[in-house]
Amino acid sequence: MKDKLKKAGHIAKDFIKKFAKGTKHYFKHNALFITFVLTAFIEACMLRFFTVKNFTAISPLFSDFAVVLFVGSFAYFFKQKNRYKYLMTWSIIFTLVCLINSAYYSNYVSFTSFSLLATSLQIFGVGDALNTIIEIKDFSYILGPVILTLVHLKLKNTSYYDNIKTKKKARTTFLKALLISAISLGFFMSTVTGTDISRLYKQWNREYVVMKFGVYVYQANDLIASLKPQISPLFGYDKAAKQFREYYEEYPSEKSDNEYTNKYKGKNVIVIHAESIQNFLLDTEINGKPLTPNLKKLSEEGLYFSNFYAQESVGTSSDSEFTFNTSLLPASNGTVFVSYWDRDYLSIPKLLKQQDYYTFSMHANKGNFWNREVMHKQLGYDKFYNYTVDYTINDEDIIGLGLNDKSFFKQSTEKIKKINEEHKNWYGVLLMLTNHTPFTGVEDTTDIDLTYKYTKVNEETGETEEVINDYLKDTTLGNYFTTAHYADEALGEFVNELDEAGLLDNTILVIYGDHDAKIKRSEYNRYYNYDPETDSKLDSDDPNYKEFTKYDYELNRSVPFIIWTKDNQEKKEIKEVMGMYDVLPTLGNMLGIYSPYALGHDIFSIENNFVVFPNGNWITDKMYYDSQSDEGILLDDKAVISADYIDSYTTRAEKEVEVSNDIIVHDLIKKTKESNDVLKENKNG
Ligand code: GP9
Ligand code: MN
Repeated sequence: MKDKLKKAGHIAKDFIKKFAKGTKHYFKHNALFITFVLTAFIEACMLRFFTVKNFTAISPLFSDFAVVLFVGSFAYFFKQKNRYKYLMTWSIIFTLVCLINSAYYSNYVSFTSFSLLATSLQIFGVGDALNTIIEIKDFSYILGPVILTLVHLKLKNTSYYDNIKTKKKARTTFLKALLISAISLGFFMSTVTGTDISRLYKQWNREYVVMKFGVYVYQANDLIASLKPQISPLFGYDKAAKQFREYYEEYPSEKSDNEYTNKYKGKNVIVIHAESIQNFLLDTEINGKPLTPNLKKLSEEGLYFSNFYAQESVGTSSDSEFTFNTSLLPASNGTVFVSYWDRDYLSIPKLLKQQDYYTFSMHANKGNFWNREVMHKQLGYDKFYNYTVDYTINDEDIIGLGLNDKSFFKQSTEKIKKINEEHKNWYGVLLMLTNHTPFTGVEDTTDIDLTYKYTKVNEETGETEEVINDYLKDTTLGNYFTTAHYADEALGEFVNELDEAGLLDNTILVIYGDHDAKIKRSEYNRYYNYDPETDSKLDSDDPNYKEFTKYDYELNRSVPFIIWTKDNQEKKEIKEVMGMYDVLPTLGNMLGIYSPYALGHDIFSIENNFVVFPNGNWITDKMYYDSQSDEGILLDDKAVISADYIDSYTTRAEKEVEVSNDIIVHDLIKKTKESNDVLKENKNG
């Protein structure tokens, strides 16, 4: 017995020795490959650490590991001396994936997409300084290729590269790596559910996909999804058309009949697309003075929808224009204005043209920005007045991307006067521009003082002294306050000019914030927890500290929506939750127009409204639900929420995002109209 134990002990010892030797040998002869795998793997973990914060979750670990191992293993198909080049190429690719996603996430709280390549000129043309896009932490990913280079240089001075493996040996090493990759994949697959697969397929729940599948699978899948717009109109039409029919059978867009029906039929309409204006600005006071007094006044004198959300995606301004006009959601990949401009959409201008309205849009940026020149025609505007051709540009009037709002409004008033003389009824949208990232350029023309002033007793002298802290200086939030104040002044001047020209007498004024200003949560946290005594943020364990949570942030993204008339006849705050896609049904009902394809609702006819965001998150008066992380918060303390409540809205949210995307990709409004016409013709003929 003793002997047997001794023998077993020897065998175990031998095995461990051999294993250690084998491992050492493996490491020695595959140092480059191992460095590549480890650095690319760690980069993926770091990305999740800096973004979605689930860097210890098991499934993305296996997934990331399997991917880098799989990709790296093909290095063994190359000659020893070329392996470095192969691994370096992939190391750079993986690093770029992590770096770009990390920077994108800091700015947009989402992950980037290849579909943005088509729109990248627009995205990077919007005046963001590079230093606001990339942060120091983003450079840490570069360590991957740097370490790989250092290891390569070190190995160059050894016999590593002389030690040429035979083809057979290389193939064995390749197969071993592939086997480990397959085992890792197997572990990963055992954690995957049907919902995960479906979310991967749909790809719009981006955070979730990264949290579950890791960043490399996400990006590879995104590449496929981004190519789909070119290919998918060719496939899946029948399924999309079927789902489209079923959706409208289940949730028909009905004509509403309420106290507002036709209330403003035949009135002229001025719509103001208020760039980056958020609701909280209306209640912000700086040193006791309202930051946006004109907007505040208009909101108090008209119908003010105070719980209103934009539903934009990567197409920002253009997405909001699209949703406002059509009551559809933005595209799941790419943007409608750039990638799907050639489809048929039923829009407010088109519907008003049936009532003989002259419809126009005005904007002081170049006409081709967001492909507006093309898309505005497609949306049914008779004319698009733009910076390139219709406005007089003095150099001193240029701020950011184009003409400043004050000059823009002044020149536009003259044009509207003319339009009013020539047309009985008209509908015009004016897109503002100055309050746009990076929120600079107005410092000399606006009189806002953002310093924090207070008095305190000097402990040494015993005298009272005034303290002035310039605490918002050089912060994006401070800059935003400044340009928002300027935009508000411009708006106030515009309303006065319109009034003086008699243009408000038969007109309704509609104002909407097109989306939030995309300012980082950390800035709000500092602002709302500012301690003037120390001139910095309160300590998080201070009893007065109140974290500005991710939900506070989401809810704070709400933008104003106002319908105002000069007679102030309709003064009311509507607190029910509402989205950009509810505009067509709500405003349309007042103007006597209606779209059978609207996904939104008339807020005056619906009882429990529901708003879905393009990433699948949703909000009701009772709760905000984050379908990225499958959790939410109650907005009404008294509400009792069941699992069914959440499930049914989550399913509905998915259906809305999908049907909207199908309409866009497969041009279903046109196609079904065509098939309806054919049916009608057949019936008649
Ligand atoms: C560009 C302006 C701003 O013309 O509408 O666009 P955004 O960057 O907000 O999408
Ligand atoms: Mn915008």
